[in-house]
Amino acid sequence: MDTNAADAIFQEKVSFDKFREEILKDYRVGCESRQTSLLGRKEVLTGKAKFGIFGDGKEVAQVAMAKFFKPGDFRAGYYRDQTFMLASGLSNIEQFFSQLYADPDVNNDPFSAGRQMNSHFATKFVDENGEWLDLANKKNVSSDVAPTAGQMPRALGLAYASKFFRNSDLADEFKHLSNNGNEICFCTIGDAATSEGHFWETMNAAGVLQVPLAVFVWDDGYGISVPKKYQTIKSSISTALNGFQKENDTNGINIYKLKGWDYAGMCEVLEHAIQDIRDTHIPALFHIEEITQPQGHSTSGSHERYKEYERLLWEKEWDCLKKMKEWILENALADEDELEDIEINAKELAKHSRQNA
Ligand SMILES: Cc1ncc(C[n+]2csc(CCOP(=O)(O)OP(=O)(O)O)c2C)c(N)n1
Ligand SMILES: [Mg+2]
Repeated sequence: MDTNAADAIFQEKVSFDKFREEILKDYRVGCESRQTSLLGRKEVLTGKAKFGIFGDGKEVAQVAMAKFFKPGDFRAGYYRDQTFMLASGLSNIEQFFSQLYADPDVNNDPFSAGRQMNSHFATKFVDENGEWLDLANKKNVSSDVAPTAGQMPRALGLAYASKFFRNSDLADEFKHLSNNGNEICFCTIGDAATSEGHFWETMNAAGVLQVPLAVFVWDDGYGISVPKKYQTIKSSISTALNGFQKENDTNGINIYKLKGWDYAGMCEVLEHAIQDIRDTHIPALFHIEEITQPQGHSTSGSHERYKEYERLLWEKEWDCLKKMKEWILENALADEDELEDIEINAKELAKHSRQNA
């Protein structure tokens, strides 16, 4: 074999190993997040924290989303995004539990020093003296708010700022805030909250203004106990938004429908779609369907009381981590033993982090 051919085989092996590693890392983060949710609910129901709301069922969609969230980008989201925070390196599990326990030390709960409801995240924008940090080189999270859809107008504002910064005469002066408008605001919202005025006003304004906004709808089919047939016209927010679709000679938004258990499918579409938003400032809506909530809405209720037996069975079968595991095995990216090790370690890490918190 000549050296060039050997080199090519070596390069191919390196890129395959990297690809495999990346996937197993995503699976690991998903498992760690799930264990955090399972333990978190127990902590509340045994009286160690007042209230808990978790991101179980949304893990795979969020590890996929986090892959394309770059320094300089912003998130304006809601309380389901713990996996995104873990995958982006913006939270660890110990900090998550510290917030659940309302720890008032900002070194333990860096999001709110015990003042916000759990799963309400934030990163610092200014230093002790009120001076802007170098936001263009940091991953940024605007503080989550309790009123559902309250994140929407802010998401629009953050995306609109990037439009101003792009090609502005002041770009040099503000290069700590924007990389010439190349950043994106990633916005998340639940299916039920898309019924609110803030959602519709934001989508309309984004489509008119053409701003770099990526809206992810985590569609788990419910707003607490209310199924979407009572909440969303035609039971589908992407269908409802059909008229917003951008055409060649119009403004508007791009609309994508994805499945929350389909790791490969989401990564493939998001890679191009997110780059497109960065380059063109055409906003997009990602309707992530077939998402589950294995533990129901929050620690205040039991979903077994209002979900049909068939729905509960379906949620077990279509659990995103189960589907991701099947996909890894089918594609021979790892064997059962290796995945089991990841699962056991995830459980240990969650327990250890809870204990430390
Ligand atoms: C303005 C407002 N109305 C009602 C509530 C109470 N509330 C909290 S979460 C929720 C349901 C949200 O469902 P969805 O948007 O589908 O998100 P999910 O929890 O299913 O991810 C409601 C009604 C609230 N927080 N804010
Ligand atoms: Mg919902």
